[in-house]
Order: sequence, then C-alpha cells, then structure tokens
Amino acid sequence: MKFLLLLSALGFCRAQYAPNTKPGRTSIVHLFEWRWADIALECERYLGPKGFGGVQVGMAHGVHRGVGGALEQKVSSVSAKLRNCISYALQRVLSLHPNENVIINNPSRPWWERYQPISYKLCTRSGNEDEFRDMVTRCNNVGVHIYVDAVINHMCGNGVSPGTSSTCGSFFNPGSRDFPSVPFSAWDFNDGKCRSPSGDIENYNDAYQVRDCRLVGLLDLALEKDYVRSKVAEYLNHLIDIGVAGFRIDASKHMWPGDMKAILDKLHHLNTTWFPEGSKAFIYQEVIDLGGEPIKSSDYFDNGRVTEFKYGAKLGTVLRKWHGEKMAYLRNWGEGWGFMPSDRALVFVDNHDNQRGHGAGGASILTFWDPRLYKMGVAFMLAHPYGFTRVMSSFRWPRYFVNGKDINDWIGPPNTNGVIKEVTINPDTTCGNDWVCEHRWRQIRNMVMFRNVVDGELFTNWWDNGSNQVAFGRGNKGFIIFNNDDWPLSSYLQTGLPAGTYCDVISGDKIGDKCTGIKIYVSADGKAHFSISNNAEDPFIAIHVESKL
Ligand code: QV4
Ligand code: CA
Repeated sequence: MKFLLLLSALGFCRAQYAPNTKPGRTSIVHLFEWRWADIALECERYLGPKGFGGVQVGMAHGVHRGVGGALEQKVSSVSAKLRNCISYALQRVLSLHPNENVIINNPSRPWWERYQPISYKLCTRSGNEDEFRDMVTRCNNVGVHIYVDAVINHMCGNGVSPGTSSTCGSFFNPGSRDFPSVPFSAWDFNDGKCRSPSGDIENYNDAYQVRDCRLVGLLDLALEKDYVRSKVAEYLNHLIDIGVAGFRIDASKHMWPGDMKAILDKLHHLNTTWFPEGSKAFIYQEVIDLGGEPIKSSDYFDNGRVTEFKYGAKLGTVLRKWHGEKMAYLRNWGEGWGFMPSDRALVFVDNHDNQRGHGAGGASILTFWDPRLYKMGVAFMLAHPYGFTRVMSSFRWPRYFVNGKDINDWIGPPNTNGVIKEVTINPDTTCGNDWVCEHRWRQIRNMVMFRNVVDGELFTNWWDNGSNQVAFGRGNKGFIIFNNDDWPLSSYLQTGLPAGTYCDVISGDKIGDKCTGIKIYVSADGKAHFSISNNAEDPFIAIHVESKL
C-alpha cells in the first residue's frame, strides 16, 4: 500500500503537469521584478517557514536526499495527511527571467525590457549568475522551488538600435539579426517564413502569422531549426542543472506546439540534489485563449499545463457584478464555465500584464488597486479546487489614466537610477519601498494555508442566497463564506466540519489557544451561524481544521 502511494507520488513528480490537484501541494507566487538576493531571503524568512513550515519542510528535505528504499522509509514515516506531496510539499513557484535582456532607456528601464532577450547569459537587473545560483540553492534548501519565466519565442525588438545596451554588455544588432553571444544570426529567424505584409503579427485569426511573424516587432526565432532548438534547450538545461523545477513558457501561443515539444524532449531531468531521480520540469505555457481565435489552449495540452485567462476575467466580472453576474452563479465554477480541464489549468486572479492593461482580460481584472474585492477573488480562487493556483506579488507604480488607458503602464520596479530597490520589511510584516507583497497580506497568506489543508478534498456544502451571498466547503476540512451583497448576511449553515470553536483566518489568526479575529462555533451536527456585515472590512470568513482551537 505504502509502496503504491510512493509509486503514484513519483509518477506525479515525473509529469510536466505536476504539481496538480493531489494533496499537499500549494500555491505559487510570482515575485515580479524582485532581485535574486531578496528572493533568497524571502524564501528563508517567509515562503519557507511562514505558514508552510514544520513537517512539510522536513519531509521534502528527506525525500530530496533519498531514492528507492530510503525514500519509501521516509514516506512511510510521515503523517497520512502529508504523505502524497513528496518533493512538491511546501513548494512555492517564483516566476523569474534570469537571462540577459536589452536595456531600454526610452522610456526609462520599463519592466517589459526583460521580455527582449539578447543572450542566454544569466545576468539581469535582478542579479548575476552567482546570485541566481545562490537563490536557487537557498530556496530549494527550505523547500521552495524556483520556476523560470522562459522567453524563447523571440529576441529583442526589430527596431532597437544595435550596440551593447544590454544587461551583460553583450553586443547585438537587431537589423542584421546578429546575436553573437548565443550565437544567433539571420538564418535563425523567421523572416523568410512570415507572410504578413509588415513582418509583424497583424491578424490573430491567421495561426501561421501568430506563430511565424513578429509579436509586437520582436525578432521571431525559427524554432523548427534543430540548431535553434538546441540553443534554447541548452539554456533551459543550464537552469535545470542549477536546480530550477520548471518553466513558464512565455508567448507559447506564438510557437508551434510541435516545435515546443521538440525542445522539451531535449530537457534534462531535474537536479537530484533536490528532486527525485527522473523528475521532469513542470511546464506551464502562456496561451491567452479567451475564445474566438483559431489557436486554442488545448493545442498545447501535450506539452504541459496552460494558463487559463478566462478565470481571472470571469471572476472579476462576477465580483464586480457586471453584466448581471452574481456569485450564486459560481456554483459550477470551473469546467462548467467553459474553462479547460482542471488538471491542465494554471490559474490566477491577475498577472503582470493584465494588472496594467497589457495582454488580455480587460477591465474586469481585479488587482491590489481594488484590495477589498481582490482579497475576495484570491480567497475564492484559493478555496476552490479548480486548477493550480498562482498568487501575484506586485510593485506599486503611479497610475495615470488618459482616456481610460494608464499611460504609465510601462513603469519598471522601484529603483534608484535604474538599480532595483531592496524589498524592505516593515515591523508589521508588510513590505516597504513600494513593493506590494500581496502574498504577505494576512487574508491571502492564510488562504494559501487553507488550500494546503483542504488539498484533495471535494467541493461540498454549497449554499447561496440566489444573489451574492455564497458559501462552500472542502470535504470535512474547510469552509468559506462570502457576502458580496449590499445587505447583511445572517445564516445557519452546514459546514461539514467537526464540532468545535474555529478561528476565522480572514479577520485574524489562531495564535496558541486564542483567535485574534472572529470565532465560529460549529455544533455537533456540523452547523454554524455566520453573520457578515456588508460593510465589513473583509466581507468573508474562512475556517479550516487547523484553525480550530
Ligand atoms: C513597438 C510597436 C510595434 C512595432 C515595434 C517595432 O508597438 O507595433 O512593431 O515597436 O519594433 C514592447 C513595447 C511595444 C514595442 C515592443 C518592441 O510595449 O510597444 O513594439 O516592445 O520593441 C511585454 C509587454 C510588451 C512589450 C514586450 C517586449 O507586454 O508591451 O513590447 O514585453 O518588451 C499577447 C501575447 C502574449 C503576451 C501579451 C502581452 O499573445 O504572449 O500579448 N504576453 C507575454 C508576456 C508579456 C511580454 C511578452 C509576452 C513578449 O507576458 O509581458 O510582453 O515577451 O497577448
Ligand atoms: Ca514565433
């Protein structure tokens, strides 16, 4: 029995779809534009220990060192609740781009310069290769794995001037398609293959243009060439060998799934210092499919997971109550809303693009700028079983709307003369220097823990008032209730939980044998009374078996 569990856990570790919906896995966090040195510290001081520590770290640590019989022993010695999670226990995903990019000075150092590669050398504004290696090692050592945002569809923009204005000082010439530090030259690009008049993607209804032409002028790599595939695979393997656990594949819609597969087939197994022998990199592909285009998310399922962009767009619409939507309709959230299968989906409320009007999703997207609704959205996502979840962690910038568009959408991370500022930590555990650190907000951090606790449990005990008051449970492990109506909520509901006194993890924490926030009393029949004012700071309550006194 235990050996079977071990085998299934190993099978899970081998798949590029892992981590998925099995017990013990948790959420991912995108630390957008952070320095490697700050990420290493954050792994050690927060992501590893805070709310995710204890037995899970120990278990992950033990598994990393052993295989075969030793591994089985470790597995058999941990608690039933945690035994399925193996090396993915406690793991947080950090989305980063470590390779050299162009330096853009007009506008001044926009965040998006990182999406214009110059070489595959590991040096950027976030740090050099030594700092990257140090971060990966230190994060892995506290059970926090690193996932790299890989930009492999293109190099820099067609219109960028030649020179050495790049983060490692490498020479490049976009006009002649010359990137000697890789090296790539003219025949490694799709200029001959693209059939749009301008050479740029002009028509998203033409799948050939979308794959073979330039995305906003970015020089499009000829990924059908084995040489180009090999260079890309060499870069990804360099990262895998350092110890990263997987990749977000940027602009996947703009690459042929078969070309991507040929690259993925060249990848090494993960570094056995931290991962079980034979583990495959986790792959999640950025494909924006809101419907209505010939290219579909499902075209990419063979390669790994895919970003589900409908998720944040729809959730924002519901919570904002636009177009007659209401929370009561969330009863069949997930595939019932036309989303991809749960075990293929990477989900998020907002990402680095659509929180500032780039990419897709539109005006409904919830962000930290609307904190009350945002916390409800993230909590709903983390409580709901659908998909593998990513939490966004942003920096603040001076928004300035002209005709409904933020003309400051380009502004890069907090910096001094272009040098990224340190993420400072305030006495109250929030972040300074304009780092928003949504992942440290109590309501979000505690819901990441909620998701760990209820992992693998069924979606149960749905209740709604036909409007915007809804509640649901996860087996007999957790229960959450929202009031997004303009009137108070007062209901006596079945929670599915064992009798006892529970701390609401939204208004406070369980500290020792006390709740710092609201208390909920579950009676012997599993029912509890909830009352939530429509004017509450956070009009929702969440309890789980580990928040029980
Ligand atoms: C400009 C003109 C073009 C012209 C070109 C000529 O707008 O019409 O052809 O010059 O050289 C920046 C500028 C953009 C500029 C381009 C090239 O914003 O105006 O083109 O550079 O110099 C990010 C930003 C982009 C940015 C890009 C590269 O969002 O604004 O472009 O980085 O620096 C689609 C895709 C999806 C994509 C999404 C944004 O299907 O894949 O758009 N999302 C990912 C990333 C995103 C990133 C890219 C892809 C590109 O999440 O952050 O784009 O790597 O939906
Ligand atoms: Ca392409």
